Amino acid sequence: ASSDASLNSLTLPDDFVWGLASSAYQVEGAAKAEGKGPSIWDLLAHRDYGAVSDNSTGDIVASHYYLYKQDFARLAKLGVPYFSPSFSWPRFFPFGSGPVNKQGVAHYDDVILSMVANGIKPVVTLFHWDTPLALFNSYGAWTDPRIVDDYFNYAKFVISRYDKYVPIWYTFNEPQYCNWQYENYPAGNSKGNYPAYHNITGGIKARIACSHYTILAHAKVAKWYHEEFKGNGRITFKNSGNYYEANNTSSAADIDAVARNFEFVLGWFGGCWRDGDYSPMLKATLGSMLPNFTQEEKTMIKGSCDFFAIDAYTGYLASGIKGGSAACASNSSHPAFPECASSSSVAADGFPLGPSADNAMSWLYSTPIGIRRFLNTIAKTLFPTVSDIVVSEFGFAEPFEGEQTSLTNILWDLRRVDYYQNFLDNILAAKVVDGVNVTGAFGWAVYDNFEWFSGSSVKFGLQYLNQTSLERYPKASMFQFLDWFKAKGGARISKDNATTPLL
Ligand code: PNW
Repeated sequence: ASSDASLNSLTLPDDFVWGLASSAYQVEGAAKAEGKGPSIWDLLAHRDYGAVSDNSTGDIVASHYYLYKQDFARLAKLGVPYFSPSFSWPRFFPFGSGPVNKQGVAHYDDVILSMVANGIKPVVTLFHWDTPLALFNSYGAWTDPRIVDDYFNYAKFVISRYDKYVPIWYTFNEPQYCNWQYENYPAGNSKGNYPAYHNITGGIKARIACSHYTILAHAKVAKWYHEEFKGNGRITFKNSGNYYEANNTSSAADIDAVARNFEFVLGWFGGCWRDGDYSPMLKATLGSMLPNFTQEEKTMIKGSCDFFAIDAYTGYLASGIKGGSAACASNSSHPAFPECASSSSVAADGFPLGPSADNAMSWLYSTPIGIRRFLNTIAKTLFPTVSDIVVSEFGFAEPFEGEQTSLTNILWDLRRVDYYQNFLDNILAAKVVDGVNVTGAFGWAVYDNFEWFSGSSVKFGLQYLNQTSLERYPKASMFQFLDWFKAKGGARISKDNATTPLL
């Protein structure tokens, strides 16, 4: 419950966009079915035994590829008005470029039509880390300029086909992962970092190149979408970033650490569409390692996001490192990620969720007041030109589910209930009390899924997935999530909204 009783009477407008999210490799299964090509994650999960903590793969997971009709029917019954999946590039184009896979197209045709027939609006991510292996093998995927046109062709194909049903397109899930994956994977890999974009080798150069071509690919698609295709919806990418506060608010080094965290995470990508170029801080730190955009590219990039989407899960206290920015800039081990900070978790509103004891993910603490402050910081300080903000993912993992012996206990996920209650209250307060134009929020995840390096062992779902029977069971948090919107408002699902689907 909110600590401030006056928040209880706040409400959301009818057009507030909300729902649940997932991604192709994390839920679909059917990894080898119906002409799909392999992605870098198929390779990783199958080749590198031990890389995924429980040695699970995306081969089956929730079999959403086969069970989507039931999934959408259930979401419709529950009253979830928007669903945010990703589509699989190697299902459409098994080799990344070249011939289209008709079975993959027929599949996603039916996925879209089923959603629409159920009155659910699709919010589609075009790329959620499942880089076609063929492109990785042929030229290193995101580290090479050729990826821009291959991605452009894929994106054009999908958007042209489904745009009339899709109000929001995300070109990329969390391009920040260009920087966050360790280049020495798999040899001596540091688990917890995702080979999402380029995988494995290349170091600092690869990270910077990946970020560069991802920005260009996004901007090229967005420009085409508005100027040539004249799409009906809105287009942006999903940022990954968490909230930072200075550990000691009177320490200049700590304040600097906060600024650098924001700039090197959100600013790297968001700064580009805000300014049309890399920010002064990035340029000052990375110097000639940073490639230049041409004037034409700058024009294309600037303003290429229709709104700001942020996957925001948690918050931290940042402390400056000894020697400050100068020491960090010369740090050769991670020069592309010089936040110059060490961070620790914060329960800023005093909500006592311990880290490793109560939470499955070391990076994830329940810090609900953080989202209110974060939304204010994004709208008022970091990106003042942004029209509106959608929290495109937030969620909480509980570790004890796997240890629990009864289904009842698994479904009684009271930490997650608390997380969602408090997080949503703070989004509402940011919007209504603080005047931040937040227009949507999506919970991660629709059900337990393949959590990358944690495999099936970490569960973010609002529905429990029985991995043997593949049945889905709503957890307490699902009902709490739905009840919250029932009480506070927001979009409503309606079969009346279901259009007669004709592709
Ligand atoms: C998101 N962090 O990634 C991804 O989009 C999902 O695919 C993933 O399943 C989900 O979060 C849960 O992990 C993130 O360290 C991973 O702050 C890590 C962070 C944020 C987002």
